[in-house]
Amino acid sequence: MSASDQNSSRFDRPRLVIKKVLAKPQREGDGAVVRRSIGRSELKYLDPFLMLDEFAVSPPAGFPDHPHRGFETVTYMLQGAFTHQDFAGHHGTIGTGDVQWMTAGRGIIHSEMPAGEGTQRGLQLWINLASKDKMIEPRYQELLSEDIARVEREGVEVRIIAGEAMGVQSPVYTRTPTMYLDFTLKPGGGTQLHQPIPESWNSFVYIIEGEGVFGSFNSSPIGANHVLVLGPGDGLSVWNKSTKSLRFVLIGGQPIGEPVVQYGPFVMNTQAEIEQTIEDYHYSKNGFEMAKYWRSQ
Ligand code: FJE
Ligand code: FE
Repeated sequence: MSASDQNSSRFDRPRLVIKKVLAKPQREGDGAVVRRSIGRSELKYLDPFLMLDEFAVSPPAGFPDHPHRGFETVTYMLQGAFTHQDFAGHHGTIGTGDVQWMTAGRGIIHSEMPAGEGTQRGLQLWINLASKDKMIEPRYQELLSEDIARVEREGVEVRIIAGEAMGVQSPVYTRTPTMYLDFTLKPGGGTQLHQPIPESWNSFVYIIEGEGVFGSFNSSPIGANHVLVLGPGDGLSVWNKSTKSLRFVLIGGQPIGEPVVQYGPFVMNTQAEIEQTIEDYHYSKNGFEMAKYWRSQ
């Protein structure tokens, strides 16, 4: 490989970082702390992504009984375990490296609470649904850590939660077409990565640990807890020039291109649909039937 190959992107139109925001800790739920990247005021919506929180929660804090309608939540554990219970009797615990991909559709009420002592850490992503899918039946896809494909090549390790990387495809069904990749780039020797991203998709990076050079070889390194919005192009190049390993998630999705009206955990297209949702929730109807007497244990 020539020096110029090493120093430049492999793409005709490499995606560059067009916005960088630090996700500072804030309180959410019941005493929980989250670093919100997408969904904060500087970055309200990156179609189809509504929110990305990195959460760090120790008991008794957590996210007690609350509803959702109109989108999907994807919970990816980084360290520790979380238990969820919903009003339809669904119950489970996910541990380090596991993923719960929940399609709320017309309605879910659930609790999400830490399952162990000490700090339980993870990421929760909210993906919008197109109007035609907002009122579908709720469903879950659960992926255990051991079932998530992991590929390692030339100092780069990737866990493929959704979409495709290094020739391997995730089994997760994404109603809104989505890629969700967890990369670790080893230190020393200038490890590099060149990941294609569909041209029409929006995409971003959230840095979990270490620091990396994103988009173009000569740009400044960026460190943990930053969210990087990527501009248009056909792929992302990343270099780890540091002495520590670099871990980040790369998330991309096909924009829905519809109006978004959000009221907390309800995400619809119009104000009238939000008012209908508040009524449905209040009177336990149109998907919230099971809410009437349910409380988490
Ligand atoms: C929510 C406040 C909330 N980020 N990260 C308001 F905290 C929540 C909520 C979460 C959440 C849950 C987990 Cl497990 C991880 C999160 C926010 O539950 F839905 C609203 N509306
Ligand atoms: Fe929730």
